[in-house]
Amino acid sequence: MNQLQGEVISAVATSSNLGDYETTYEGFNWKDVEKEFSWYETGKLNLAYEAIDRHVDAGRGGRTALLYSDATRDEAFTFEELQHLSNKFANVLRDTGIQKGDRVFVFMPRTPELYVSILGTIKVGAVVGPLFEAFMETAVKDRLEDSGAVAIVTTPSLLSRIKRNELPELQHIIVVGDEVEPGEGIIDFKSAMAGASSEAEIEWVDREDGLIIHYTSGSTGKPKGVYHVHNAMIQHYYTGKVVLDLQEGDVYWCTADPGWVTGTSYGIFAPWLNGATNVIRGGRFSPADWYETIQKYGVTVWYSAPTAFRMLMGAGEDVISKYNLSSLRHVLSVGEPLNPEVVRWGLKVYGKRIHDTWWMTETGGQLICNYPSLPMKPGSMGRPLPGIEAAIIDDMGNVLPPYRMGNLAIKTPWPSMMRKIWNNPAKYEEYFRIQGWYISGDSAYMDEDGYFWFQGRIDDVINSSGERIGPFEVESKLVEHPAVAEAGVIGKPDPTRGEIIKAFISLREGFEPSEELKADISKFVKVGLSAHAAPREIEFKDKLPKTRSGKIMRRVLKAWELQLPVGDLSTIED
Ligand code: 6R9
Repeated sequence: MNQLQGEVISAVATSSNLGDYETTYEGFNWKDVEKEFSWYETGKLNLAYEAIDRHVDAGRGGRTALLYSDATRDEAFTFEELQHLSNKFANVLRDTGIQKGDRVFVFMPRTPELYVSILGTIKVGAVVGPLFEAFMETAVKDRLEDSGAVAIVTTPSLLSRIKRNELPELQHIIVVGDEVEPGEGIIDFKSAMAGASSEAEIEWVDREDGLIIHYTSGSTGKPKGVYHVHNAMIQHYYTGKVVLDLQEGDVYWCTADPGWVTGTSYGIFAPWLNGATNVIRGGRFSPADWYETIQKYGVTVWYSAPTAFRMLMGAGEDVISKYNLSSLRHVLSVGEPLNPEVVRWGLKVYGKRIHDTWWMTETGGQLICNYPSLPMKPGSMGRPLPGIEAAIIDDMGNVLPPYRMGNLAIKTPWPSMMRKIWNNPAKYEEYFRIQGWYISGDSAYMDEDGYFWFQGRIDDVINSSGERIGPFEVESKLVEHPAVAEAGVIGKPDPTRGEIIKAFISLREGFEPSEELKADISKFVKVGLSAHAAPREIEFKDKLPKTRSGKIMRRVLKAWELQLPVGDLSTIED
Protein backbone atom coordinates (compact mmCIF):
# COMPACT_ATOMS: atom_id res chain seq x y z
CA MET A 1 0.00 0.00 0.00
CA ASN A 2 1.19 3.50 -0.76
CA GLN A 3 2.35 5.30 2.33
CA LEU A 4 1.45 8.59 0.77
CA GLN A 5 -2.21 7.94 0.47
CA GLY A 6 -2.96 10.00 3.56
CA GLU A 7 -1.82 13.13 1.73
CA VAL A 8 -4.60 15.17 0.11
CA ILE A 9 -4.27 18.36 -1.91
CA SER A 10 -7.62 20.06 -2.07
CA ALA A 11 -9.01 21.57 -5.24
CA VAL A 12 -8.12 25.24 -5.12
CA ALA A 13 -9.48 27.94 -7.39
CA THR A 14 -10.09 25.68 -10.35
CA SER A 15 -13.34 25.91 -12.18
CA SER A 16 -15.12 22.80 -13.29
CA ASN A 17 -17.43 22.24 -16.22
CA LEU A 18 -18.74 19.15 -14.46
CA GLY A 19 -21.55 21.25 -13.07
CA ASP A 20 -23.16 21.07 -16.53
CA TYR A 21 -23.93 17.40 -15.99
CA GLU A 22 -25.55 15.27 -13.35
CA THR A 23 -22.50 14.08 -11.45
CA THR A 24 -23.90 11.15 -9.54
CA TYR A 25 -23.40 7.76 -11.10
CA GLU A 26 -27.12 7.05 -10.98
CA GLY A 27 -28.17 10.31 -12.56
CA PHE A 28 -25.54 10.51 -15.28
CA ASN A 29 -26.71 9.88 -18.79
CA TRP A 30 -24.49 9.97 -21.89
CA LYS A 31 -27.54 11.14 -23.84
CA ASP A 32 -27.23 14.51 -22.06
CA VAL A 33 -23.77 14.86 -23.61
CA GLU A 34 -24.96 13.75 -27.07
CA LYS A 35 -27.70 16.35 -27.07
CA GLU A 36 -25.05 19.03 -27.57
CA PHE A 37 -24.54 17.79 -31.13
CA SER A 38 -26.95 18.25 -34.01
CA TRP A 39 -26.67 14.60 -35.00
CA TYR A 40 -28.64 13.75 -31.93
CA GLU A 41 -31.60 14.36 -34.24
CA THR A 42 -30.28 13.15 -37.58
CA GLY A 43 -28.33 10.09 -36.46
CA LYS A 44 -25.69 10.85 -39.13
CA LEU A 45 -22.41 12.41 -38.10
CA ASN A 46 -18.77 13.03 -38.88
CA LEU A 47 -16.23 13.81 -36.19
CA ALA A 48 -14.26 16.17 -38.45
CA TYR A 49 -17.39 18.23 -39.08
CA GLU A 50 -18.13 18.48 -35.36
CA ALA A 51 -14.53 19.42 -34.58
CA ILE A 52 -14.03 22.03 -37.30
CA ASP A 53 -16.96 22.94 -39.58
CA ARG A 54 -19.51 23.15 -36.77
CA HIS A 55 -17.64 26.12 -35.31
CA VAL A 56 -17.64 27.85 -38.68
CA ASP A 57 -21.38 27.25 -39.09
CA ALA A 58 -21.91 28.72 -35.62
CA GLY A 59 -20.12 31.95 -36.57
CA ARG A 60 -16.85 31.07 -34.80
CA GLY A 61 -14.87 30.44 -38.02
CA GLY A 62 -12.55 33.38 -37.41
CA ARG A 63 -11.24 32.00 -34.14
CA THR A 64 -7.75 30.57 -34.00
CA ALA A 65 -7.85 26.78 -34.18
CA LEU A 66 -4.16 25.95 -34.56
CA LEU A 67 -0.97 27.68 -33.45
CA TYR A 68 1.94 25.84 -35.00
CA SER A 69 5.67 26.35 -34.58
CA ASP A 70 8.91 24.45 -35.02
CA ALA A 71 12.51 25.49 -35.69
CA THR A 72 11.66 26.91 -39.12
CA ARG A 73 7.92 27.61 -39.18
CA ASP A 74 5.54 29.78 -37.19
CA GLU A 75 1.94 29.72 -38.41
CA ALA A 76 -1.63 30.21 -37.24
CA PHE A 77 -4.85 28.81 -38.72
CA THR A 78 -8.45 29.75 -38.01
CA PHE A 79 -11.25 27.19 -37.89
CA GLU A 80 -12.37 28.44 -41.29
CA GLU A 81 -8.90 27.95 -42.76
CA LEU A 82 -8.72 24.43 -41.37
CA GLN A 83 -12.17 23.79 -42.81
CA HIS A 84 -10.97 24.78 -46.28
CA LEU A 85 -7.68 22.92 -46.08
CA SER A 86 -9.26 19.71 -44.83
CA ASN A 87 -11.91 20.02 -47.57
CA LYS A 88 -9.13 20.29 -50.13
CA PHE A 89 -7.44 17.21 -48.79
CA ALA A 90 -10.75 15.34 -48.75
CA ASN A 91 -11.05 16.18 -52.46
CA VAL A 92 -7.49 15.01 -53.13
CA LEU A 93 -8.37 11.65 -51.56
CA ARG A 94 -11.68 11.43 -53.41
CA ASP A 95 -9.89 12.06 -56.73
CA THR A 96 -7.87 8.91 -56.15
CA GLY A 97 -11.06 6.95 -55.56
CA ILE A 98 -10.65 6.58 -51.81
CA GLN A 99 -13.91 5.79 -50.10
CA LYS A 100 -15.56 5.38 -46.77
CA GLY A 101 -13.93 2.62 -44.74
CA ASP A 102 -10.61 2.60 -46.64
CA ARG A 103 -7.51 2.82 -44.44
CA VAL A 104 -5.36 5.89 -45.02
CA PHE A 105 -2.14 6.18 -43.04
CA VAL A 106 -0.22 9.26 -41.99
CA PHE A 107 3.52 8.87 -41.42
CA MET A 108 5.18 12.21 -40.88
CA PRO A 109 6.37 14.68 -38.27
CA ARG A 110 4.00 17.05 -36.47
CA THR A 111 3.30 19.79 -39.01
CA PRO A 112 0.04 21.53 -40.03
CA GLU A 113 -0.09 19.18 -43.06
CA LEU A 114 -0.32 16.18 -40.74
CA TYR A 115 -3.36 17.64 -38.99
CA VAL A 116 -4.99 18.67 -42.27
CA SER A 117 -4.43 15.15 -43.65
CA ILE A 118 -6.03 13.52 -40.62
CA LEU A 119 -9.07 15.81 -40.74
CA GLY A 120 -9.50 15.40 -44.51
CA THR A 121 -9.27 11.61 -44.21
CA ILE A 122 -12.01 11.60 -41.58
CA LYS A 123 -14.15 13.88 -43.74
CA VAL A 124 -14.35 11.27 -46.52
CA GLY A 125 -15.23 8.58 -44.00
CA ALA A 126 -11.90 6.78 -44.39
CA VAL A 127 -10.16 5.31 -41.35
CA VAL A 128 -6.97 7.08 -40.22
CA GLY A 129 -3.88 5.09 -39.33
CA PRO A 130 -1.30 7.29 -37.61
CA LEU A 131 2.32 6.10 -37.56
CA PHE A 132 5.00 7.67 -35.41
CA GLU A 133 7.75 9.18 -37.55
CA ALA A 134 10.48 7.17 -35.78
CA PHE A 135 9.15 3.86 -37.08
CA MET A 136 11.51 2.02 -39.39
CA GLU A 137 10.83 -0.35 -42.27
CA THR A 138 9.62 -3.44 -40.45
CA ALA A 139 7.36 -1.53 -38.07
CA VAL A 140 5.83 0.43 -40.95
CA LYS A 141 5.35 -2.64 -43.10
CA ASP A 142 3.71 -4.71 -40.34
CA ARG A 143 1.13 -2.01 -39.72
CA LEU A 144 0.33 -1.20 -43.35
CA GLU A 145 0.10 -4.86 -44.19
CA ASP A 146 -2.15 -5.82 -41.27
CA SER A 147 -4.56 -2.96 -41.92
CA GLY A 148 -4.58 -3.30 -45.71
CA ALA A 149 -3.86 0.41 -46.10
CA VAL A 150 -4.58 1.81 -49.58
CA ALA A 151 -2.85 5.17 -49.12
CA ILE A 152 -0.22 6.84 -46.97
CA VAL A 153 0.73 10.47 -46.48
CA THR A 154 4.43 10.95 -45.81
CA THR A 155 7.49 13.14 -46.43
CA PRO A 156 10.41 12.63 -48.85
CA SER A 157 12.80 11.68 -46.04
CA LEU A 158 10.52 8.92 -44.75
CA LEU A 159 9.60 7.55 -48.15
CA SER A 160 12.38 4.97 -48.30
CA ARG A 161 10.98 3.23 -45.20
CA ILE A 162 7.83 2.26 -47.06
CA LYS A 163 8.44 -1.04 -48.86
CA ARG A 164 5.96 -0.63 -51.67
CA ASN A 165 6.83 -3.77 -53.57
CA GLU A 166 5.93 -5.80 -50.47
CA LEU A 167 2.60 -4.02 -49.99
CA PRO A 168 0.30 -4.86 -52.91
CA GLU A 169 -2.72 -3.10 -51.39
CA LEU A 170 -0.93 0.23 -51.01
CA GLN A 171 -1.85 2.23 -54.13
CA HIS A 172 -1.22 5.89 -53.32
CA ILE A 173 1.65 7.65 -51.64
CA ILE A 174 0.98 11.30 -51.00
CA VAL A 175 4.24 13.12 -50.42
CA VAL A 176 4.44 16.39 -48.51
CA GLY A 177 7.60 18.26 -49.51
CA ASP A 178 9.06 21.03 -51.61
CA GLU A 179 10.45 18.78 -54.26
CA VAL A 180 8.55 15.59 -54.86
CA GLU A 181 10.00 13.13 -57.32
CA PRO A 182 7.29 11.87 -59.63
CA GLY A 183 6.63 8.15 -59.75
CA GLU A 184 3.89 5.61 -60.10
CA GLY A 185 1.22 6.13 -57.46
CA ILE A 186 3.04 9.17 -56.09
CA ILE A 187 0.92 12.27 -55.48
CA ASP A 188 2.57 15.60 -54.79
CA PHE A 189 0.61 16.98 -51.80
CA LYS A 190 1.35 20.62 -52.59
CA SER A 191 0.28 20.65 -56.20
CA ALA A 192 -2.71 18.40 -55.56
CA MET A 193 -3.88 20.72 -52.77
CA ALA A 194 -3.36 23.77 -54.96
CA GLY A 195 -5.63 22.30 -57.60
CA ALA A 196 -8.35 21.07 -55.23
CA SER A 197 -11.56 22.89 -54.36
CA SER A 198 -11.92 24.17 -50.80
CA GLU A 199 -15.49 22.98 -50.75
CA ALA A 200 -16.29 19.35 -50.14
CA GLU A 201 -19.24 17.14 -49.38
CA ILE A 202 -18.79 15.62 -45.97
CA GLU A 203 -19.33 11.88 -45.83
CA TRP A 204 -22.06 11.48 -43.22
CA VAL A 205 -21.46 8.23 -41.43
CA ASP A 206 -23.12 6.20 -38.71
CA ARG A 207 -21.85 6.49 -35.19
CA GLU A 208 -20.46 2.95 -35.37
CA ASP A 209 -18.47 3.61 -38.57
CA GLY A 210 -14.66 3.52 -38.41
CA LEU A 211 -12.63 6.55 -37.37
CA ILE A 212 -9.09 5.53 -36.50
CA ILE A 213 -6.80 2.54 -35.96
CA HIS A 214 -3.98 2.93 -33.46
CA TYR A 215 -1.43 0.13 -33.40
CA THR A 216 -0.26 -0.71 -29.93
CA SER A 217 2.01 -3.29 -28.39
CA GLY A 218 0.99 -6.37 -26.53
CA SER A 219 3.27 -8.80 -24.74
CA THR A 220 3.16 -11.41 -27.50
CA GLY A 221 2.82 -11.30 -31.24
CA LYS A 222 2.74 -8.38 -33.60
CA PRO A 223 1.23 -5.02 -32.67
CA LYS A 224 -2.55 -4.90 -32.42
CA GLY A 225 -4.70 -2.54 -34.49
CA VAL A 226 -7.06 -0.94 -32.00
CA TYR A 227 -10.10 0.23 -33.96
CA HIS A 228 -12.26 3.17 -32.88
CA VAL A 229 -15.48 4.59 -34.32
CA HIS A 230 -16.99 8.07 -34.67
CA ASN A 231 -19.15 7.52 -31.59
CA ALA A 232 -15.97 8.04 -29.52
CA MET A 233 -16.39 11.78 -30.02
CA ILE A 234 -18.96 11.85 -27.22
CA GLN A 235 -16.26 10.85 -24.78
CA HIS A 236 -13.62 13.11 -26.35
CA TYR A 237 -15.95 16.06 -26.07
CA TYR A 238 -17.12 15.25 -22.54
CA THR A 239 -13.66 14.61 -21.09
CA GLY A 240 -12.31 17.69 -22.90
CA LYS A 241 -14.90 19.61 -21.01
CA VAL A 242 -14.81 18.03 -17.56
CA VAL A 243 -11.24 16.74 -17.28
CA LEU A 244 -9.23 19.13 -19.47
CA ASP A 245 -11.68 21.77 -18.20
CA LEU A 246 -11.63 23.52 -21.58
CA GLN A 247 -13.41 26.86 -21.57
CA GLU A 248 -14.04 29.75 -23.90
CA GLY A 249 -10.74 31.36 -24.86
CA ASP A 250 -8.48 28.55 -23.69
CA VAL A 251 -5.11 28.04 -25.34
CA TYR A 252 -4.44 24.33 -24.99
CA TRP A 253 -1.24 22.40 -25.51
CA CYS A 254 -1.01 18.60 -25.61
CA THR A 255 2.61 17.58 -26.10
CA ALA A 256 1.87 14.10 -27.50
CA ASP A 257 2.45 13.06 -31.11
CA PRO A 258 -0.58 11.74 -33.05
CA GLY A 259 1.36 8.50 -33.55
CA TRP A 260 0.13 7.69 -30.03
CA VAL A 261 -3.47 7.80 -28.90
CA THR A 262 -3.02 10.82 -26.63
CA GLY A 263 -1.92 12.82 -29.65
CA THR A 264 -5.22 12.16 -31.45
CA SER A 265 -7.90 11.84 -28.74
CA TYR A 266 -6.44 14.80 -26.82
CA GLY A 267 -4.13 16.41 -29.37
CA ILE A 268 -6.88 16.76 -32.02
CA PHE A 269 -10.38 15.57 -31.14
CA ALA A 270 -11.09 16.77 -27.58
CA PRO A 271 -9.70 20.31 -27.99
CA TRP A 272 -11.33 21.01 -31.35
CA LEU A 273 -14.65 19.44 -30.43
CA ASN A 274 -14.61 21.97 -27.60
CA GLY A 275 -13.56 24.83 -29.88
CA ALA A 276 -10.24 25.46 -28.10
CA THR A 277 -7.14 27.00 -29.65
CA ASN A 278 -4.75 24.09 -30.10
CA VAL A 279 -0.99 24.59 -29.83
CA ILE A 280 1.25 22.20 -31.77
CA ARG A 281 4.97 22.34 -31.28
CA GLY A 282 7.05 20.42 -33.81
CA GLY A 283 10.54 19.09 -33.23
CA ARG A 284 12.12 17.48 -30.24
CA PHE A 285 11.86 18.09 -26.51
CA SER A 286 13.99 20.73 -24.82
CA PRO A 287 13.05 22.37 -21.50
CA ALA A 288 13.75 25.93 -22.70
CA ASP A 289 11.74 25.33 -25.86
CA TRP A 290 8.78 24.03 -23.93
CA TYR A 291 8.66 26.92 -21.48
CA GLU A 292 9.14 29.31 -24.36
CA THR A 293 6.08 27.74 -26.05
CA ILE A 294 3.92 28.24 -22.94
CA GLN A 295 5.04 31.84 -22.60
CA LYS A 296 4.76 32.73 -26.27
CA TYR A 297 1.18 31.53 -26.71
CA GLY A 298 -0.05 32.08 -23.17
CA VAL A 299 -0.92 28.39 -22.80
CA THR A 300 -3.70 27.95 -20.23
CA VAL A 301 -4.23 24.16 -20.26
CA TRP A 302 -1.23 21.87 -20.61
CA TYR A 303 -1.40 18.07 -21.03
CA SER A 304 1.87 16.13 -20.90
CA ALA A 305 3.46 13.02 -19.42
CA PRO A 306 5.39 12.02 -16.29
CA THR A 307 8.58 11.40 -18.26
CA ALA A 308 8.46 14.97 -19.58
CA PHE A 309 7.70 16.43 -16.16
CA ARG A 310 10.59 14.45 -14.70
CA MET A 311 12.92 15.78 -17.41
CA LEU A 312 11.73 19.32 -16.71
CA MET A 313 12.31 18.67 -13.02
CA GLY A 314 15.81 17.49 -13.85
CA ALA A 315 16.48 20.66 -15.83
CA GLY A 316 16.11 22.64 -12.61
CA GLU A 317 14.36 25.81 -11.56
CA ASP A 318 16.80 28.27 -13.14
CA VAL A 319 15.33 27.68 -16.54
CA ILE A 320 11.79 28.15 -15.18
CA SER A 321 12.65 31.52 -13.68
CA LYS A 322 13.55 32.82 -17.14
CA TYR A 323 9.98 32.40 -18.40
CA ASN A 324 6.59 33.76 -17.54
CA LEU A 325 4.35 30.75 -17.04
CA SER A 326 1.56 32.63 -15.27
CA SER A 327 -0.95 31.87 -18.04
CA LEU A 328 -1.17 28.23 -16.92
CA ARG A 329 -4.47 27.40 -15.27
CA HIS A 330 -4.63 23.62 -15.49
CA VAL A 331 -1.90 20.99 -15.89
CA LEU A 332 -2.48 17.29 -16.61
CA SER A 333 -0.49 14.11 -17.08
CA VAL A 334 -0.96 10.69 -18.68
CA GLY A 335 0.92 7.60 -19.77
CA GLU A 336 2.53 6.16 -16.66
CA PRO A 337 2.41 6.56 -12.91
CA LEU A 338 2.80 10.19 -11.85
CA ASN A 339 5.14 10.22 -8.89
CA PRO A 340 3.90 12.16 -5.82
CA GLU A 341 7.31 13.86 -5.89
CA VAL A 342 6.50 15.34 -9.27
CA VAL A 343 3.08 16.54 -8.08
CA ARG A 344 4.70 18.34 -5.14
CA TRP A 345 7.35 19.84 -7.41
CA GLY A 346 4.67 21.05 -9.84
CA LEU A 347 2.81 22.73 -7.02
CA LYS A 348 5.99 24.45 -5.95
CA VAL A 349 7.32 25.64 -9.30
CA TYR A 350 4.15 26.16 -11.38
CA GLY A 351 1.81 26.74 -8.46
CA LYS A 352 -0.47 24.10 -10.02
CA ARG A 353 -1.52 20.60 -9.15
CA ILE A 354 -0.51 18.24 -11.97
CA HIS A 355 -3.64 16.17 -12.57
CA ASP A 356 -3.05 12.52 -13.35
CA THR A 357 -5.39 10.82 -15.82
CA TRP A 358 -5.65 7.09 -16.55
CA TRP A 359 -6.77 5.50 -19.78
CA MET A 360 -5.40 3.41 -22.67
CA THR A 361 -5.31 3.15 -26.45
CA GLU A 362 -8.10 0.61 -26.16
CA THR A 363 -10.34 2.84 -24.02
CA GLY A 364 -10.13 5.71 -26.54
CA GLY A 365 -10.56 8.33 -23.85
CA GLN A 366 -9.95 9.15 -20.21
CA LEU A 367 -11.73 7.00 -17.61
CA ILE A 368 -10.13 7.43 -14.19
CA CYS A 369 -8.92 10.92 -13.45
CA ASN A 370 -8.12 13.67 -11.05
CA TYR A 371 -10.73 16.00 -12.48
CA PRO A 372 -10.49 19.61 -11.38
CA SER A 373 -13.08 19.57 -8.59
CA LEU A 374 -11.70 16.40 -7.01
CA PRO A 375 -9.42 16.68 -3.96
CA MET A 376 -6.15 15.10 -5.09
CA LYS A 377 -4.25 12.29 -3.44
CA PRO A 378 -0.77 12.50 -4.99
CA GLY A 379 0.25 9.12 -6.38
CA SER A 380 -3.34 8.10 -7.14
CA MET A 381 -4.82 8.16 -10.65
CA GLY A 382 -7.99 9.70 -9.24
CA ARG A 383 -11.54 8.41 -9.46
CA PRO A 384 -13.70 7.10 -12.28
CA LEU A 385 -15.49 9.93 -14.08
CA PRO A 386 -19.23 10.22 -13.70
CA GLY A 387 -20.58 7.87 -16.36
CA ILE A 388 -17.76 5.36 -15.79
CA GLU A 389 -17.77 2.46 -13.38
CA ALA A 390 -14.44 0.91 -12.45
CA ALA A 391 -13.56 -1.88 -10.04
CA ILE A 392 -10.78 -4.17 -8.96
CA ILE A 393 -11.74 -7.73 -9.79
CA ASP A 394 -10.06 -11.10 -9.42
CA ASP A 395 -9.52 -13.54 -12.29
CA MET A 396 -12.95 -15.06 -11.66
CA GLY A 397 -14.70 -11.72 -11.98
CA ASN A 398 -15.37 -11.16 -8.27
CA VAL A 399 -15.26 -7.51 -7.23
CA LEU A 400 -12.60 -7.10 -4.55
CA PRO A 401 -12.92 -4.88 -1.47
CA PRO A 402 -10.81 -1.72 -0.96
CA TYR A 403 -7.03 -2.17 -0.71
CA ARG A 404 -7.02 -5.59 -2.39
CA MET A 405 -4.83 -5.67 -5.46
CA GLY A 406 -6.25 -7.15 -8.66
CA ASN A 407 -7.28 -6.48 -12.25
CA LEU A 408 -8.30 -2.93 -12.98
CA ALA A 409 -11.57 -3.41 -14.86
CA ILE A 410 -14.20 -1.11 -16.39
CA LYS A 411 -17.91 -1.86 -16.72
CA THR A 412 -18.82 -2.06 -20.40
CA PRO A 413 -19.65 -0.11 -22.48
CA TRP A 414 -18.62 3.54 -22.68
CA PRO A 415 -18.74 5.75 -25.79
CA SER A 416 -15.06 5.57 -26.84
CA MET A 417 -14.47 1.88 -26.13
CA MET A 418 -12.56 0.18 -28.98
CA ARG A 419 -14.86 -1.77 -31.27
CA LYS A 420 -12.40 -4.34 -32.52
CA ILE A 421 -8.81 -5.42 -32.85
CA TRP A 422 -8.26 -5.30 -36.58
CA ASN A 423 -8.08 -8.81 -38.09
CA ASN A 424 -7.97 -10.39 -34.67
CA PRO A 425 -11.34 -11.11 -33.02
CA ALA A 426 -9.74 -13.55 -30.57
CA LYS A 427 -7.48 -10.83 -29.16
CA TYR A 428 -10.48 -8.55 -28.81
CA GLU A 429 -12.45 -11.17 -26.90
CA GLU A 430 -9.60 -11.57 -24.40
CA TYR A 431 -10.23 -8.07 -23.06
CA PHE A 432 -13.87 -8.94 -22.38
CA ARG A 433 -13.35 -12.46 -21.09
CA ILE A 434 -15.24 -11.68 -17.91
CA GLN A 435 -18.89 -10.95 -18.65
CA GLY A 436 -19.74 -7.26 -18.36
CA TRP A 437 -16.16 -6.06 -17.84
CA TYR A 438 -13.25 -4.73 -19.85
CA ILE A 439 -10.00 -6.09 -18.39
CA SER A 440 -7.31 -3.44 -18.75
CA GLY A 441 -4.17 -5.52 -18.16
CA ASP A 442 -3.16 -3.12 -15.37
CA SER A 443 -3.16 -4.10 -11.73
CA ALA A 444 -4.29 -1.62 -9.10
CA TYR A 445 -6.17 -1.25 -5.84
CA MET A 446 -8.91 1.12 -4.74
CA ASP A 447 -8.91 2.92 -1.41
CA GLU A 448 -11.95 3.51 0.81
CA ASP A 449 -12.66 6.86 -0.87
CA GLY A 450 -12.88 5.26 -4.31
CA TYR A 451 -9.47 6.49 -5.53
CA PHE A 452 -7.50 4.06 -7.72
CA TRP A 453 -3.79 3.36 -7.21
CA PHE A 454 -1.77 1.92 -10.09
CA GLN A 455 0.46 -1.05 -9.25
CA GLY A 456 1.82 -2.32 -12.57
CA ARG A 457 1.11 -4.11 -15.81
CA ILE A 458 -0.08 -7.68 -15.50
CA ASP A 459 1.61 -8.65 -18.75
CA ASP A 460 5.22 -7.87 -19.70
CA VAL A 461 4.52 -4.68 -21.64
CA ILE A 462 7.22 -2.10 -21.09
CA ASN A 463 6.38 1.55 -20.52
CA SER A 464 9.36 3.70 -21.44
CA SER A 465 8.81 7.46 -21.46
CA GLY A 466 5.08 6.79 -21.65
CA GLU A 467 5.34 4.64 -24.77
CA ARG A 468 4.15 1.06 -24.73
CA ILE A 469 6.70 -1.35 -26.09
CA GLY A 470 6.00 -5.03 -26.53
CA PRO A 471 9.04 -7.09 -25.50
CA PHE A 472 8.25 -9.65 -28.16
CA GLU A 473 8.64 -7.19 -31.03
CA VAL A 474 12.05 -6.12 -29.70
CA GLU A 475 13.18 -9.70 -29.08
CA SER A 476 12.14 -10.68 -32.60
CA LYS A 477 14.28 -7.93 -34.04
CA LEU A 478 17.22 -8.76 -31.76
CA VAL A 479 17.38 -12.35 -32.91
CA GLU A 480 17.68 -11.16 -36.49
CA HIS A 481 21.11 -9.79 -35.58
CA PRO A 482 23.80 -12.23 -36.77
CA ALA A 483 25.46 -12.41 -33.33
CA VAL A 484 22.29 -13.01 -31.31
CA ALA A 485 21.15 -16.53 -30.48
CA GLU A 486 18.42 -15.68 -27.99
CA ALA A 487 17.09 -12.53 -26.43
CA GLY A 488 14.83 -11.66 -23.51
CA VAL A 489 13.70 -8.11 -22.95
CA ILE A 490 12.41 -6.44 -19.80
CA GLY A 491 11.59 -2.98 -18.51
CA LYS A 492 14.18 -1.84 -15.97
CA PRO A 493 13.06 0.90 -13.55
CA ASP A 494 14.55 4.27 -14.45
CA PRO A 495 14.15 7.54 -12.56
CA THR A 496 13.44 9.64 -15.67
CA ARG A 497 11.91 7.35 -18.25
CA GLY A 498 9.88 5.21 -15.87
CA GLU A 499 11.42 2.15 -17.44
CA ILE A 500 14.20 1.57 -19.93
CA ILE A 501 14.52 -1.41 -22.20
CA LYS A 502 17.07 -3.93 -21.02
CA ALA A 503 17.95 -6.93 -23.17
CA PHE A 504 19.48 -10.17 -21.97
CA ILE A 505 21.23 -11.86 -24.85
CA SER A 506 22.95 -15.16 -25.47
CA LEU A 507 25.40 -15.08 -28.35
CA ARG A 508 25.85 -17.43 -31.23
CA GLU A 509 28.95 -19.57 -31.58
CA GLY A 510 31.95 -17.58 -32.63
CA PHE A 511 30.84 -14.26 -31.12
CA GLU A 512 32.45 -12.75 -28.05
CA PRO A 513 30.82 -10.21 -25.71
CA SER A 514 32.12 -6.66 -26.12
CA GLU A 515 30.99 -3.06 -25.70
CA GLU A 516 31.18 -2.58 -29.48
CA LEU A 517 28.88 -5.51 -30.01
CA LYS A 518 26.38 -4.08 -27.51
CA ALA A 519 26.37 -0.78 -29.38
CA ASP A 520 26.00 -2.54 -32.70
CA ILE A 521 23.06 -4.65 -31.50
CA SER A 522 21.29 -1.64 -30.04
CA LYS A 523 21.78 0.26 -33.28
CA PHE A 524 20.43 -2.70 -35.21
CA VAL A 525 17.10 -2.41 -33.36
CA LYS A 526 17.10 1.34 -33.70
CA VAL A 527 17.49 1.17 -37.45
CA GLY A 528 15.35 -1.89 -38.00
CA LEU A 529 12.44 -1.14 -35.69
CA SER A 530 12.53 2.29 -34.08
CA ALA A 531 14.63 4.41 -31.76
CA HIS A 532 12.30 4.07 -28.79
CA ALA A 533 12.39 0.26 -29.04
CA ALA A 534 16.20 0.00 -28.91
CA PRO A 535 17.65 -1.45 -25.69
CA ARG A 536 19.53 1.10 -23.62
CA GLU A 537 21.16 -1.69 -21.66
CA ILE A 538 22.39 -5.08 -22.83
CA GLU A 539 23.70 -7.93 -20.71
CA PHE A 540 25.22 -11.05 -22.23
CA LYS A 541 24.35 -14.41 -20.67
CA ASP A 542 25.49 -17.92 -21.60
CA LYS A 543 21.90 -19.14 -21.40
CA LEU A 544 18.49 -17.58 -20.87
CA PRO A 545 15.86 -18.98 -18.50
CA LYS A 546 13.10 -20.70 -20.47
CA THR A 547 9.97 -22.67 -19.84
CA ARG A 548 9.75 -26.18 -21.12
CA SER A 549 7.58 -24.93 -23.92
CA GLY A 550 10.47 -22.68 -24.88
CA LYS A 551 9.12 -19.31 -23.69
CA ILE A 552 11.74 -17.01 -22.31
CA MET A 553 10.84 -16.33 -18.68
CA ARG A 554 10.94 -12.58 -18.52
CA ARG A 555 9.86 -12.61 -14.92
CA VAL A 556 13.06 -14.47 -14.02
CA LEU A 557 15.13 -11.92 -15.94
CA LYS A 558 13.32 -9.19 -14.04
CA ALA A 559 13.98 -10.88 -10.71
CA TRP A 560 17.69 -11.15 -11.58
CA GLU A 561 17.75 -7.51 -12.48
CA LEU A 562 16.00 -6.33 -9.33
CA GLN A 563 17.67 -8.92 -7.12
CA LEU A 564 14.31 -10.28 -6.05
CA PRO A 565 13.33 -13.87 -5.33
CA VAL A 566 12.63 -15.63 -8.64
CA GLY A 567 9.43 -17.30 -7.41
CA ASP A 568 7.90 -20.43 -8.85
CA LEU A 569 10.26 -22.16 -11.27
CA SER A 570 8.19 -25.28 -11.84
CA THR A 571 7.94 -24.67 -15.56
CA ILE A 572 11.62 -23.87 -16.13
CA GLU A 573 13.56 -25.89 -18.69
CA ASP A 574 16.28 -27.36 -16.48
C1 6R9 B 1 -3.17 6.91 -22.86
C2 6R9 B 1 -2.08 5.90 -22.90
C3 6R9 B 1 -1.74 2.54 -21.65
C4 6R9 B 1 -1.00 2.02 -20.44
C5 6R9 B 1 -1.92 1.65 -19.32
C6 6R9 B 1 -1.01 1.85 -18.11
C7 6R9 B 1 -0.18 3.05 -18.50
C8 6R9 B 1 -1.51 5.20 -18.70
C9 6R9 B 1 -1.43 5.91 -16.66
C10 6R9 B 1 -0.73 4.69 -16.73
C11 6R9 B 1 -0.27 4.78 -14.48
C12 6R9 B 1 -1.51 6.56 -15.38
N1 6R9 B 1 -0.80 4.28 -18.02
N2 6R9 B 1 -1.89 6.20 -17.89
N3 6R9 B 1 -0.16 4.13 -15.65
N4 6R9 B 1 -0.91 5.96 -14.33
N5 6R9 B 1 -2.14 7.74 -15.23
O1 6R9 B 1 -1.06 6.06 -22.24
O2 6R9 B 1 -2.32 4.80 -23.67
O3 6R9 B 1 -0.14 4.06 -24.73
O4 6R9 B 1 -2.18 2.57 -24.65
O5 6R9 B 1 -0.84 3.05 -22.60
O6 6R9 B 1 -0.15 3.05 -19.93
O7 6R9 B 1 -0.20 0.72 -17.94
O8 6R9 B 1 -2.39 0.34 -19.45
P1 6R9 B 1 -1.34 3.61 -23.99
